[in-house]
Amino acid sequence: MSSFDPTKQDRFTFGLWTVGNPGRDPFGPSVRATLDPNHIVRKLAECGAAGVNLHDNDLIPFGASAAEQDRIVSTFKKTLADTGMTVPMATTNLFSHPVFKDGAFSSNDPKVRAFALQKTMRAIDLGAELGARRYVFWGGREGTDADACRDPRTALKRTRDAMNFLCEYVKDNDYGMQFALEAKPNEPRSEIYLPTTGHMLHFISTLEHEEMVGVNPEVAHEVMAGLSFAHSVAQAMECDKLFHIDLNGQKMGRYDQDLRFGSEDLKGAFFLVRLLEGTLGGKRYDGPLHFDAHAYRTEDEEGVWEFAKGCMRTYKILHQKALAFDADSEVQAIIAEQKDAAIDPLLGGGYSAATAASLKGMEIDVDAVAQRGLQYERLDQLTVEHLLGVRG
Ligand code: GLT
Ligand code: MN
Ligand code: MN
Repeated sequence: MSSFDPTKQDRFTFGLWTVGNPGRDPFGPSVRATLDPNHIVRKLAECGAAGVNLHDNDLIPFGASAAEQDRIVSTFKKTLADTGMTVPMATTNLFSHPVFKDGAFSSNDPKVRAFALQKTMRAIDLGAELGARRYVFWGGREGTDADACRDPRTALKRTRDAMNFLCEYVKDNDYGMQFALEAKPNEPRSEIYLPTTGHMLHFISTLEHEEMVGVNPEVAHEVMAGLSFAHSVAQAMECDKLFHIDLNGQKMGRYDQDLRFGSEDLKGAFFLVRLLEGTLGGKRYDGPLHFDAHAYRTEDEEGVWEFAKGCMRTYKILHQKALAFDADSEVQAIIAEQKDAAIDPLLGGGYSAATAASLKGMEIDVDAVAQRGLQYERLDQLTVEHLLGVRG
């Protein structure tokens, strides 16, 4: 067994909807059979994953009776127990049914908003029953095609009201869950409200129970917005708001591709793993590592499990590369923090009138500082050589 084979300690998870994706797209129907959730759990366990995540309707068909739900849930729980798999995260499908065609929490129709709350409370109950500690909100239809349809401030207020209500619901039921909000700039709507992780972070600061709410950034969604995923994740980590993460691959300027992790922008994936694993210092992310991706439409079921193994293997390989990179003395020498005994005490220690006076009066040879080369060409070449396997 190579050291890149995943184990449960690696905390890798997949959604039922990810490996279960049958390859349907706007231009053609399914190319693979729909997989039974119990089969998915058994196969993921064999592949080395630790857990599986789900929307309410990935497991329970829309409109199922209470008796049918009980039967499905008890079989599923048995499969989880037999395989040692967990359900670390659950979520609600608030985007497939036509009732959500103009959004769920932000809809102009109070009946839709009420139904969205009802469906989410029931799905939270299901998540709690399966042991989920994190609950994701992806507002896929919370946006516009015809922008005249509502004041965007009203959409934000309605979304805030829903989040505040659902936080209270979780507290009232002692579920001990955290919420993780997932941003996306567009698709399936022309515009989606709260389009990036940065927007989400500010929105969270306006909630009544902001301590319960963090973000679930997804590689593809930040790249679609033209942003550095690692920088978005870093901002979330720096304020202790990275509650979950959706790993995948994406080319910029395309539809939401949800490709196998690391299949695009290897350097970006490398810097992400380096950040999450804390190989450059600082706190590590210790939550679930969820792959929100799916196999190419060209694949049969065997290709799906190859895809799943590929996501996990690439993460582990990049982790090893990041350890080697940060242990490389040439890299360390280039990025070593510069020390200046005269200046350091004046920086980062906050304001005082004396500090302000010292800084204002300080003689700094700006030309000498400006002329110094920073060796970042060498640093980036070292990054490339580590990734290409000729160093480390
Ligand atoms: C949907 C979406 C994902 C979200 C899932 C959670 S569903 O597949 O494309 O990015 O994370 O609702
Ligand atoms: Mn996602
Ligand atoms: Mn996506």
